Amino acid sequence: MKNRRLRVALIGYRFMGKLHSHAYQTVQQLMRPPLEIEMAVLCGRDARQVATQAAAWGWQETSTNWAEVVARPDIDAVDIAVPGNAHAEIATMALQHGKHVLCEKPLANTLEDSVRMVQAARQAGTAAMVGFNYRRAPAIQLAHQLIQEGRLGKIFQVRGQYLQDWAVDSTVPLTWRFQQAIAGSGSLGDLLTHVIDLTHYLVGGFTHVSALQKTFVAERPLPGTLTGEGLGHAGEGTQGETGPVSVDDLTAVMAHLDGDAIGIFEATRFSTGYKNALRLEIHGEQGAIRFDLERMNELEYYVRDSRDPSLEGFRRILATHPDHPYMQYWWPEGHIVGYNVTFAHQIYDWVEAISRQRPVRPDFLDGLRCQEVVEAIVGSAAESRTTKVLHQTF
Ligand code: SOE
Repeated sequence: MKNRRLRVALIGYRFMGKLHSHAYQTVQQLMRPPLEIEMAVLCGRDARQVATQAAAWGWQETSTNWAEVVARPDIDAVDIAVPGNAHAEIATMALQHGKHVLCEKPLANTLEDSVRMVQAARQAGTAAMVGFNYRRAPAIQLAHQLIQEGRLGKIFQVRGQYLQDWAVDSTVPLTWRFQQAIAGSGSLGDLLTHVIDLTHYLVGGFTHVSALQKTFVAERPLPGTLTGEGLGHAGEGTQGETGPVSVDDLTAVMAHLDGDAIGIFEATRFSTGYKNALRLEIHGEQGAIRFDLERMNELEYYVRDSRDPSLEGFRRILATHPDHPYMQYWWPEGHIVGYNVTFAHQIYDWVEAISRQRPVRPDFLDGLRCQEVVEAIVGSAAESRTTKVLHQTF
């Protein structure tokens, strides 16, 4: 980090690579970060595509060799936006070279890899963050404030869902998202981990889980190309043959949470009608909150008021007031923001932590805590029994 500049290398250029690239531009242009961000290197396997995207998104250089990139002395920070099977190797090597690291969620596909990554982050002492971007939606930050202020009182229940429907079509090809060796799991790792992380952030840890998992479509056509985003979009033609799906299409969980609360959770890509509905409801003795990502500027807040129960009801707060978290960077009140800003906020906070040499959350240990819950869920579903969540100690 020379002259208050942060030279970043981004590994991966598809859906998440595009979002992260957009976020670097946004942070630099609109948020006045404490370090000047230089979009130094974009790295990926396909030289031609990396070059095209780097030119479009404003990266200075390209590379097809991540190991070389993370070892370069002129690179300060490494951003990992590739599927989970590659996270541990890239992140640990980047940390060994003293880089700051931002790693997409879930932290890794296995507990062992997650532990390795936490250890490497501790040894490096740099800012190692995991990309649970929804923590940084303004309405979620507002929910966090309300809960911290004790406004919900003792919390009884958390209801969390992450519902999509793009995989219902059985002709959607067998992209990496359906392959356990690459993605680690399906709706569990891709979607439910966001809900688990938000529960950790807003309410607390998981102690026991009772889960079931289901794969509705067992075979899918093999993809014709390696391009596309894995979500069954254009560019993902098929070859005619099929292959086995090795991940869950739905995961449902009942959980005991810290503080005597109960959680009920589900994630699936088969909820016809829902496109990207991360819905969270938290009920306490004094009140409740409701959040729905498809209406992400709103937080619904219910106050139990025994003085006048006839006027009780959820109120809809538009989380766009300049006093609401992050809103000072955006538009006049009521001029709503979108999915992409959660990534900009995440990058801003990472850069700020690097600049001020402060800890950043969610860090790799938060990523590991999430993975511990994932492990317990998989074990519970496989054995059809309630399973204790085991915590790693260091
Ligand atoms: C999958 O459909 C996906 O893109 C996830 O991978 C992201 O983490 C989530 O934010 C949106 O949905």
